[in-house]
Amino acid sequence: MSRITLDPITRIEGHLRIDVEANGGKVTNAWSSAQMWRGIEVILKGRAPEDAWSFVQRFCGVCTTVHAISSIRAVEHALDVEVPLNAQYIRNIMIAQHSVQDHIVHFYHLSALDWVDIVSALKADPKKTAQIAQSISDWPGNSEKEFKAVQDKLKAFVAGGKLGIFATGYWGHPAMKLSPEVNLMAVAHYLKALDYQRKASQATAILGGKNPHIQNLVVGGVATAINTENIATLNMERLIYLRTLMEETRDFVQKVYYPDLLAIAGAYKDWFKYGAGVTNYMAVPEFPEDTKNTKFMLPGGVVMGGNIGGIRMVKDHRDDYLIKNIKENVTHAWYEGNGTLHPWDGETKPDYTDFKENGKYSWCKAPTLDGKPVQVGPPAQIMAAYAAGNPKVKKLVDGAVSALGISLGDIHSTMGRLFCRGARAHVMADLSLDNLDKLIANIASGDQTYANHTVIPKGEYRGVGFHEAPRGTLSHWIVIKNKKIENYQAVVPSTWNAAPRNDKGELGPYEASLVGNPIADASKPLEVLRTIHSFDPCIACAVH
Ligand code: NFC
Repeated sequence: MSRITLDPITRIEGHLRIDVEANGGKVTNAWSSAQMWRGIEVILKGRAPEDAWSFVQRFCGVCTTVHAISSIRAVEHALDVEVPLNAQYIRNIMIAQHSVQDHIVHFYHLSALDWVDIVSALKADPKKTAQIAQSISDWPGNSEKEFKAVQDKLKAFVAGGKLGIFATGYWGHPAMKLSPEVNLMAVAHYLKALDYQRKASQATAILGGKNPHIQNLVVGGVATAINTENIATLNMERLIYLRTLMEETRDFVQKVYYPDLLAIAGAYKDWFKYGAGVTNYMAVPEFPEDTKNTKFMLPGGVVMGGNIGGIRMVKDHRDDYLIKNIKENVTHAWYEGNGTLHPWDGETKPDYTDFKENGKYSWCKAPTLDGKPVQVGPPAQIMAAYAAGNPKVKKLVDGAVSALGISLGDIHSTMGRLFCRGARAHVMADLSLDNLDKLIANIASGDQTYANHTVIPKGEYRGVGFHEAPRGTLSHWIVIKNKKIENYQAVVPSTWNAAPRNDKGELGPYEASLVGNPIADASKPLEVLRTIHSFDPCIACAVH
């Protein structure tokens, strides 16, 4: 039996430690440990509820917009404030573009190199590479000249010993299976993806005033005003520029990212059999299209025990079952006691003990729904949309199932998570443009309202702000007392997925998904990276 510790395991955002035990070439046990705590929930106590959205964006430098949205929704829910349609559409565009940016970065920069061998790309024939790329997509950037230029650049890096952040990759690992040509295609797109993720960030910044950390929210709407006479923060020229950026990123997602994803998935079909782990899932509906958050463009749902057919749809953000049954347990987390508390009564009292594999071993709490661990993220949202018969999602899923020769149940896997994230990006790219069309039509109809001015009243109020973030269901929970924050808790997608064992000793989703993974070479545990990176961990968010 060998014990492997990977610390940090994440690329860029790196406070996640994973320990696995391997026996007979397979993982037999695993521990997920978040290694950093900052205490922003504690800092919020006593502050103004209308300022919370700005503080909580600092949980993270990756998914900043999502915390702003959840927080402002929590206050709006507590005070029963309606959000004007213009504000909903502007928020929706920012949410969708944020997801597009996030999913591009995840696929290429945070996970692709677990599957793509950069060094093998040196052996590729650029002409054959162009033929392969052109056979799966009509994207104009897929030329022999382009692939040759990337290969020459790569050769110069290798010859000069300047592989930089790529120097320590597991190149030549026996579990790497792509041909040199497909590797070259993916490396070329990795570099292109840097430009396109920036364009999506720019789109969010045009509306949000800044990105990361948008500046344009207020309780009851947005502080962005759009005016055709060029006297407001946005005008027609900016909106047309926004459309151009969003069309460019849509084309990249649909004509580069998605075909690359299917090509890689096709070469690694065995990874639709590993990494299922916890098969309880939750997604909340997203992209509201009314002022009361009761009608949504994408549905949510809860799947228990992998039973997709038995999905319980989540209708809106006032779902009693979720509001009552989401709790957090700290038996194995570095906080006082071993209690399971509802977030409105939640506590964040640090109690560090060092890593004790049978005791407390992580800063991450263990969230539960109805007492059970739950996996959140794109698979849950894709399953809910599929079950609700969303035509676009059905087409993508059915198309992939038939092209790859897999079954719907294969979504419960490491490759299933990568596939669902790509399918979600595909949908987000279109939804961004749909929401822009709706915004322009609504303004043209004469609606000039962007916010319902809200003053925090005296008294006690409780609210929850749900949001379907790129990594899954996010909820911010607020208790307001006499105009101040009495309590604040965030239950974050990566908190659900990175959770340690709960009070019953059940493994969290990262942990459970590793059990049964193959390990070809214990000194280079590439397979562990594949499964963990498929969740796109963000530990700054998970622990906050
Ligand atoms: Ni940071 Fe977030 C984490 C997301 O799980 N998506 O809601 C927060 O980060 O990437």
